[in-house]
Amino acid sequence: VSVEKPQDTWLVAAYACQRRSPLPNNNQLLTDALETLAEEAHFCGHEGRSLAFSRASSVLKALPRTVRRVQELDSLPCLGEHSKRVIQEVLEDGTSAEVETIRQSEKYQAMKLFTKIFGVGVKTAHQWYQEGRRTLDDLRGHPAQLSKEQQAGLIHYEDLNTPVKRADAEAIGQVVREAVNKCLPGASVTLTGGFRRGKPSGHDVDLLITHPVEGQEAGLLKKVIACLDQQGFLLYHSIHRNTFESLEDSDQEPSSHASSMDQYERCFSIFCLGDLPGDAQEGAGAEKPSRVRRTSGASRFWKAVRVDLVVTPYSQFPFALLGWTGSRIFERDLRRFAKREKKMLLNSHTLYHLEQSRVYRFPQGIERMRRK
Ligand code: TTP
Ligand code: MN
Ligand code: MN
Ligand code: MN
Repeated sequence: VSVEKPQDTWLVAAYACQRRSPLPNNNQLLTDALETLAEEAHFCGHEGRSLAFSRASSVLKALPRTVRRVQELDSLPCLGEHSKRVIQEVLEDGTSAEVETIRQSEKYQAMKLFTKIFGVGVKTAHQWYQEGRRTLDDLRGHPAQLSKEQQAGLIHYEDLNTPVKRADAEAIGQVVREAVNKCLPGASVTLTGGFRRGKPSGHDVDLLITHPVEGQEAGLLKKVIACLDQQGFLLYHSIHRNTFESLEDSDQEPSSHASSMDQYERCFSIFCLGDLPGDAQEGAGAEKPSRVRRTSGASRFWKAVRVDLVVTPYSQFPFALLGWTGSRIFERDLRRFAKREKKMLLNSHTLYHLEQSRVYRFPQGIERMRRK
């Protein structure tokens, strides 16, 4: 909660989960600068530093008005000396020399280009940079060195880096819902990620799948993918098995995993949107798999869209929904808040009281959510 104080300063909570998260950003110029610094630190493997700049940016996003003077920031948490210096520079000059130098550097530009490829992380991007590669064509010349995921990412690079609109996300949600209900009547599909936070556009579509009878969801993902594939909706997919140790087996403390990755069965996919099977003639382009038709000529009316499908047992669904709604900083802070302030361990599967050695279960929570 942020309360405005009389003298142009704000009170903002240090944990992202305790403050307002408005959609409009009144300080875009400042948050863009801080996010470039966060990105650059991430590219260099300095995760702590990167997180600090991301937190600073997140705090500015919570402000109800545009910052005009650096003094207004005195009451705000999570703003280090470095962040304040950059903010002051942008407020005074409209730009920060440090940020501009980063944005124009060869390394930053190559890292940015490469990490925007589906299936490419900082490690791979950095390796390519060290090998002297700078452009997408440098990579296209060596397809054998790319994973199947990265090859698909390169083929659809432009589409996958074009924002997905809400209407497209809803359309994909509906297509998946129909396939899911064909395979398992009664199962539900929930749009999550940035769209659930109300964002008008995003980089992908995140869908959670569950069924009110625990256990019914087993084996569902494979069937749904086969069904979608048969209809020509999939340009790429890879299924990852559930690796979470069963909560039913023990009330032991769940292992805390280093990454934010949860262990649900999931599918990272690329959908072909807007090209209904059978309504277009063969295209000449080499980049499209033959099973998906395309129109010829300039006015192409299909688009590649990244979609994450996640299947959760019903009893864990509330935690999955919370964990997959984001944002990343919100989730990090929520987990940090749980641990430090509540002595609880929260992840996308469970909530566990560390001192009482107790797992919280939420069947009633699910019922309450369903009635809403
Ligand atoms: P993203 O889809 O990466 O991000 P987003 O939807 O917030 O924004 P964008 O518009 O760019 O798509 O991730 C959505 C949420 O899911 C995010 O809070 C992190 C979470 N998540 C997990 O919990 N586990 C995972 O394995 C992954 C990949 C994401
Ligand atoms: Mn998303
Ligand atoms: Mn994202
Ligand atoms: Mn996603």
